[in-house]
Amino acid sequence: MFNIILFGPPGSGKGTQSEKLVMKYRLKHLSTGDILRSEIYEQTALGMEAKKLMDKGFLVPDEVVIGMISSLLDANPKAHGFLFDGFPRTSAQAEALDKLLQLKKTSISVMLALKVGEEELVKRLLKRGQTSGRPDDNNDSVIRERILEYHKKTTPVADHYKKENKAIMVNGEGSVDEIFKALCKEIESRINEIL
Ligand code: B4P
Repeated sequence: MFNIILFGPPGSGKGTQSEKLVMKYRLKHLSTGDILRSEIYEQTALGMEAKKLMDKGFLVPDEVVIGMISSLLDANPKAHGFLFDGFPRTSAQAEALDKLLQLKKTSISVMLALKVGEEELVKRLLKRGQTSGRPDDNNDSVIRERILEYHKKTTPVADHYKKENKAIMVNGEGSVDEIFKALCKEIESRINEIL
């Protein structure tokens, strides 16, 4: 199995690049942000609780997202690889993911981290907010809160995979196609090492 984590701050292009990567490498796309937004859309109890936090730019509790990922791993026994988009976002989530994958006799193959400057992130998210209807993209201070959460809670996740020599930094500024090519180059050098 080839399992990728696409990592980076809010607005770095995780969702955008994931769509292209899962098509090219036929991976199962697991985006915790998309799953939470679909729970909100369906107005489930989990969705309503998550919405209160997401609208303020805060992370949803670890046990909620770990539970969601665990069910989705079980629901896709035939997948030949997963692309984790927006997960793990805390050290506890990273440790839980390692254990879940170990149970399936697999592991993370590579973590690709998109690097984008803060002002570019804010600009992209405010622009998306004009059309997406996402409350967390509409307001400059909520966007900055999301970036702060990322620095406080999510950056340690990169260290977790750096220790295992699995983290690769990729420039996330430039055209979508240029960034996609850079990601594919890194994936292909790793796939060749693993296969
Ligand atoms: P997510 O849904 O994961 O997404 P995101 O942070 O908004 O960013 P993403 O990186 O995917 O967006 P993209 O750049 O593609 O999270 C939303 C919220 O859900 C979190 O704040 C949190 O509350 C909650 N959550 C999710 N997962 C969680 C977890 N594991 N634990 C706890 N809470 C969790 O897109 C941004 C914009 O940039 C788009 O408009 C795109 O078109 C544009 N763009 C992309 N690439 C570009 C480029 N190269 N140049 C210019 N613009 C570009």
